Amino acid sequence: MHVIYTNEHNLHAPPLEYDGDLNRMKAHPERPERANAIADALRSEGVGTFKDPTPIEERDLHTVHDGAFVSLLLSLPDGAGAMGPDSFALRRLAQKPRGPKSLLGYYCFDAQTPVYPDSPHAILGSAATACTGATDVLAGHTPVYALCRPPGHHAGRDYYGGYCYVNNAALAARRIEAAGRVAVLDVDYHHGNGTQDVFYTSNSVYFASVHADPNVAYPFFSGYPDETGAEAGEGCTANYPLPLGTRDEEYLAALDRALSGIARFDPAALVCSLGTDAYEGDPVGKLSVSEACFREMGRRIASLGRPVLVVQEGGYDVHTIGRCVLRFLEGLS
Ligand code: OKP
Ligand code: ZN
Repeated sequence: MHVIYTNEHNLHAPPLEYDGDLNRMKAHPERPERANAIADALRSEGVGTFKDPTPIEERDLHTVHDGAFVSLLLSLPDGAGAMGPDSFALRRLAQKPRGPKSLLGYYCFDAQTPVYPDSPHAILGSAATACTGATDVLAGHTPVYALCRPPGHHAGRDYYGGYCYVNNAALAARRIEAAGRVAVLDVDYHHGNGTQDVFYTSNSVYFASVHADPNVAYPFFSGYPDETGAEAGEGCTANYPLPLGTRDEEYLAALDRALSGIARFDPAALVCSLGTDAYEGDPVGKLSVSEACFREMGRRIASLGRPVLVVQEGGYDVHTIGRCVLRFLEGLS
């Protein structure tokens, strides 16, 4: 199994997070230790052949993203330090402003996704990791594991947020689309709103997501069952929200429903957005999925019998994230 990985992600290390508590910033959960823990776990178990991604350039992001959006993200002014907006556009009212900070507020949808001077290296490295994984799947390798960091599934064509800057899984799906229909299955704890949005009107990419009920879980404004796609893509989006506290059996029942939808769509290949934040011990997620369940998820996904690219999304318990990924890849292989 190819494991695509670059340590460039270490260059992006947001120290603190604002989560609505105006009196106190907290340690940011999306930290370098996450990916380092996964890489260490795979290496120490001798799982996979590690391979560096082939570098990509800004223009390679245009298959999914708006040009002005990525150019802002990747080239904030020198010496600006950590950057985030202090004002967010409601785009039905908004004109696009000129200053970099105000422009960030045009493209960003939350307060938890800061851009640091070295973040662009990590963002491009993460996207390249997913793209190289896609190329390997096209070349006949399966499964392939893209150890991406930062994650991507909350980023849309022209917006970022949720610790995500560009959409790694969507970039990979676009690349694999050259070989035919693609399904994206998102099993991160959080709804993959960005990926859904990118493919919402497409009938060549199916999107299915199993996640915590957005009434009570981030990203709050999407991931409901009545979101089923639009125009040519009507019927090509499927959401399976779960109550907080959901355990293995109910989780797997929802996964089975998602997998039957994918089987009916009959894709040439599958991209799986894997977050381990549904794990019972995760500090961000509030579902109750066991370590063993990750192996069973991998098994059931493998039984579709399609080539699979796994793209890493969330998962915040640095002590168990490696084991959860190992179990999942075990089940898949
Ligand atoms: C990104 B991915 C915790 C607040 C959480 C943002 C969650 C982004 C998750 N202090 N808010 O889907 O794992
Ligand atoms: Zn998540």
